[in-house]
Amino acid sequence: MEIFGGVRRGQWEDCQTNFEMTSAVRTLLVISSKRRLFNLSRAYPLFSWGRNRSFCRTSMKIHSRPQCPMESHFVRGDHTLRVPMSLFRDNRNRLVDALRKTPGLEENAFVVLQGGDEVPFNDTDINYEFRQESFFQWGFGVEEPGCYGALDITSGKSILFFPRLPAEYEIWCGKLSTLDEFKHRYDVDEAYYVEGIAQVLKKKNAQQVLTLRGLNSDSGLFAKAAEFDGINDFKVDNELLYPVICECRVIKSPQEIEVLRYVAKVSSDAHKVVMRNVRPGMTEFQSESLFKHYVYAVGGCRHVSYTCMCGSGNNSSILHYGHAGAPNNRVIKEGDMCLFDMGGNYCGYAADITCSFPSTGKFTDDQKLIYNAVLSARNAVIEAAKPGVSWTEMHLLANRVMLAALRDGGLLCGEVEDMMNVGLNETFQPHGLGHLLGLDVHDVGGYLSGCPERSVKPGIRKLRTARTLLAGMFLTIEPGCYFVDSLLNAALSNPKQRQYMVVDKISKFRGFGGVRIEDDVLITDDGVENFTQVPRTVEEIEAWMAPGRDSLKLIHEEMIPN
Ligand SMILES: [Mn+2]
Repeated sequence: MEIFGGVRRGQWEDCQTNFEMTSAVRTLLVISSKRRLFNLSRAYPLFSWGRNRSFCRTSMKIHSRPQCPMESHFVRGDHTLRVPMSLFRDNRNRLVDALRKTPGLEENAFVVLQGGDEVPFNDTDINYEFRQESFFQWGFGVEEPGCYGALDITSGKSILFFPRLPAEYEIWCGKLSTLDEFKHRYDVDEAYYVEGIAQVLKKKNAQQVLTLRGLNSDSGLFAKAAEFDGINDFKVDNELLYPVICECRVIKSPQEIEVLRYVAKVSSDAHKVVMRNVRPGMTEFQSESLFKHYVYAVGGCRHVSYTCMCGSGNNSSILHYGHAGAPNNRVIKEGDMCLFDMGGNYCGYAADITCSFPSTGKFTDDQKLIYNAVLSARNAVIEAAKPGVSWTEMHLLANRVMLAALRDGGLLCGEVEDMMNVGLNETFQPHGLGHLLGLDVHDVGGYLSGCPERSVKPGIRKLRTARTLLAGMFLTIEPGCYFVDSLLNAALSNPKQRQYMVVDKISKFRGFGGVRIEDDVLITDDGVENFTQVPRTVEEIEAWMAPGRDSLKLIHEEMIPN
């Protein structure tokens, strides 16, 4: 009942409980054994099913649970995770509980959330691929655009409002769902058309209407408060809801954790496929393409959570490489470090994983030095992070450990604390240690009122949160070390910083690029659980990348049909 809300015990008994390998997985096997579309088993070694125990395990785990065709759920084929709609019901219940305790709440209060709308591509009749607005997704899990959701704080009942579509819709987009079908599909108490919102709320004697307005501390943009015809007939409050719903989103429920675990696992496996296939001569975007193919074909992730960053060589020092002006289009060379930051998105929930590795699959001594400096920072944080610990302290810990390793490697000299005091940590890691992760890749709740404010101090001003960790938070841990000419030049021209830099040694690393190691972790009662499962030590990476190095063709050669 906890897992599949909406399904009663009796209904469970008819359900199939023993799944071996589903038809969808078998189909992929067939594709991989023939050379129809392209030879998956040769082009993507992880598709060799005999060796791919990790994916089979994921698959078995999902299907060892009973499944019932009558339950409401989100799924993308039998081989992907089934997300019960009770996840969203539970989120709504958590919100109702929190709001009932919030000062300022009046009698007969209703929450009204407005879902996302289609966004047209300029003046054309084509839309950007739709992704649901995150607060609405969190509360209702609705896939369609143009909807509203309401929540009766007194009774806890939920209502969805769908746009009334013209009959012609069926010709272009398929059968229209009835309100009753929507109601069951999304497991809500009532469903109506959008034009009826004010009327329905009035009938229910709604007095106070809570809408969502608040500043996103990462983007500087505001959440869009719901607007509908007749809203002015109610007492509208657009301030009370935002901090409460954000705090609910910060702490992940057991069901949300399972979705995050799934999308992190699928994204980890996709990174592993990419690592095995990367070699000099390949173009960066081919890694992006491979990643997206894997997370979609195997994981059912139609979207990635952010633009894929596949920097090689010096591009690996560009923090948000991969944007329109630099679209992962460099040919990877021998001796390059690769820094690939990519994460799938499933049922709205995000992964955000970075792997750094040498293009040849073998680290040079310089690459090992920088990589191990970052790895030691990451390991220190994984050891130390737990409830009650300040995220700012974790950031500074990572910086200290990394600067010490760079000093031991001969790039810096002097006392680490002195380097920290003059802000040299920001020269090598110009970003924060990590961020909250959930439906949004930079998830909400980093700087809510009542939490520590953003610092203006060099070294910690880039942090996306300064909060004290709580059990149930989900964050990235992503220390990095980069050789950015403009930052090195600035440090070298500042005598306070220059005194700790070994100029000759550092100049050899210009053009090296950077290293980042990014994991997605859950804060547990006594530490962290790392959901990212990729090779991390130098030895693990070299062992993982070694098989088939010499015989593998480049993807664009492999895929040309006969
Ligand atoms: Mn990140």
